[in-house]
Amino acid sequence: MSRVENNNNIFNNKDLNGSSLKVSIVVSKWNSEITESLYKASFQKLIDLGVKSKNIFRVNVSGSFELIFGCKFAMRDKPDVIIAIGSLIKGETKHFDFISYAVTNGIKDLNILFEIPVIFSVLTDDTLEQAINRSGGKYGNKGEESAIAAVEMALLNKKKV
Ligand code: DLZ
Repeated sequence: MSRVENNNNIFNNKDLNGSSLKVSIVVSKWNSEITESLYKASFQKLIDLGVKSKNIFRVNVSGSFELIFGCKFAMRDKPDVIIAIGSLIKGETKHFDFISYAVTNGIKDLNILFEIPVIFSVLTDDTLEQAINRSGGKYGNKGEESAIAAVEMALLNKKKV
């Protein structure tokens, strides 16, 4: 099983320079306590990596399912990379499984079909506590990792890595 603490070296970001990049962040409003935390961490890490705040754009969507269209919409502005932020928390119905599968596949499809990388910053947790732990709690903040991956993929696409 993949564990956050085993993957810290993947997100070694000391050589990344995002100063030339334009980034869109698409944020789902469901479980907003979690998605706002992810957004803030992503935004701050992008700034730390040199992205200018005037080049970071936010799009809000209702729920994680809408992230797919939200990302397509964000592409109209021609960003170098898009970060899709959502939080799915398992409930008593099968919604969780259907939406998780649809969103994962939808974002995968965007990455296949379009030339703008889309970073998957969607937490899929069994409980709110697990989601908190991954959005600024004891397992760090997935939003930061997503920002690093975003700068890395945008620079790769510009062939600067
Ligand atoms: C319907 C629903 C449910 C049950 N749970 C979540 C969730 O945990 N996280 C999330 O982002 N969205 C959830 N949604 C809403 C769907 O993503 C979507 O917004 C609605 O089905 C409308 O298309």
